[in-house]
Amino acid sequence: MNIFALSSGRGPCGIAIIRLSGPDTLSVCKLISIGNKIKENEVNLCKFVDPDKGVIIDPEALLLWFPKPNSFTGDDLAEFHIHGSNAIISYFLKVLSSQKNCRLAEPGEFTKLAFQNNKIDLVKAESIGDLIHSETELQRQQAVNLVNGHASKYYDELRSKLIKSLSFIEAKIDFAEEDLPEKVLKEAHKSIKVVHKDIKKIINDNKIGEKIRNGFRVSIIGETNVGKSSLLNLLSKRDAAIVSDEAGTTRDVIEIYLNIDGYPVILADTAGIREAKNDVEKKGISLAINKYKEADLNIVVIDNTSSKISKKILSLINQDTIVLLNKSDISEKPNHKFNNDTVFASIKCNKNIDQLTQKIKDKLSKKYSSNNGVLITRERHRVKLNECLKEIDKFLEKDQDKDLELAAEDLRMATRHLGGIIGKVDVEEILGSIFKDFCIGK
Ligand SMILES: Nc1nc2c(ncn2[C@@H]2O[C@H](COP(=O)(O)OP(=O)(O)OP(=O)(O)O)[C@@H](O)[C@H]2O)c(=O)[nH]1
Ligand SMILES: [Mg+2]
Repeated sequence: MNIFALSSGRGPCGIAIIRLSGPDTLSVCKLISIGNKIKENEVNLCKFVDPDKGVIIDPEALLLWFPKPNSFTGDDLAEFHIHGSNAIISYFLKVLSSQKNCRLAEPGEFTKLAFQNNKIDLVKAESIGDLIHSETELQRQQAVNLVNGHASKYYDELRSKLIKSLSFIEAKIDFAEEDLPEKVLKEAHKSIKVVHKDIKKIINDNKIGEKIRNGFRVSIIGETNVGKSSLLNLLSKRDAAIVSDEAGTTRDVIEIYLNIDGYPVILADTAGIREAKNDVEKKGISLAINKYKEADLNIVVIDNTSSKISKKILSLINQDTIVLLNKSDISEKPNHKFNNDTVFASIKCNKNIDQLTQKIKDKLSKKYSSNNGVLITRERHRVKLNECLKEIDKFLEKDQDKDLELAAEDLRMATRHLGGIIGKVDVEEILGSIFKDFCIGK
């Protein structure tokens, strides 16, 4: 079967790119194009036609032909660079769909093929998706690192270390009569412990990789009427929340997605905190407190014109908060002082709000700076790493003199979990490693 899809965005645009991959790619290319002989791995200028009607679809277009295995999917693959009008794109796709054994690709199917043909590993396949969906600079940088195979290489190295240790242990089990020096097993143990420590370090990362991918959670919290919804609207540059001088306007949590200088942020506006007047407001306040607890960073908004701040609000201020002392347009001097980060601003007049965004960025980057090169970007990876750790723990707890076979099984499972991250699970590899490191057939 051959698959095809529009790989660029929908028209109208200057150029649209359609991809076709599968065993009949070249014959389809010959059928629908008029031009010189199609050269591989080169850009071919041609006309595209509807072979049934002899109608020209695009009079001036480009064809790129990549024979397998040196293509993105690992199968024969062609790219058609055509003029990006909706009419040309639709006609082109219709012509491809009427060719024998050609069908529209499913989402991600080209990348799936690349994985199945061993062109890329699972982490890279996932990160290609991340790269396409990256919206902020930080997300782009993270996805580029992953696409470049930084994390895959690291996971693979850890896995190789475990496999090597396992091969020594297997040798001890299978070839007990062989004179395996005690030192070798000790070294294997030491190496396993190092892997354990390295994985722990990756896991204890404050979830920064996932946060960069999904967005940092920042909540706006405070008493009623202090300007929380006004702040959400100002930062999102639209009227996402209702603003009014009536106290208790916001009841639900309103969330928006923001790009603060490269930092992906999910900003939440919440109900004002006070003695609730009814059940609905009570629920709203409880949601607000939950958002506060979940957040990576909280902005506590305080009305500088009010003389008293409630005890509840004061109790929410800590090193993970920024205090926004609002309405500086009414009273020119701050009426309250705090030990923690404070910005004296006017949301209404957009005064000193740039100081606030700078502080948000600074605090996030300080709290979530990673000193480890490898970041976990998905829960799937975290689960696998945790499972791997559990198995290594089980291995280390066993009496190696009595239960070596059972211990080896724990280690086998541990390597399998690590392999699962990049999509490698292979028993043969363990055998291969044994024969590589020992001259057993001597
Ligand atoms: N003078 C002045 N008024 C402001 C400022 N920021 C907000 N306001 C006004 O304060 C009132 C309340 O603003 P909101 O943004 O609705 O306040 P809130 O904190 O979301 O209020 P609740 O949803 O009721 O908890 C509105 O009339 C705003 O126009 C400011 O910087 N200066
Ligand atoms: Mg509000």
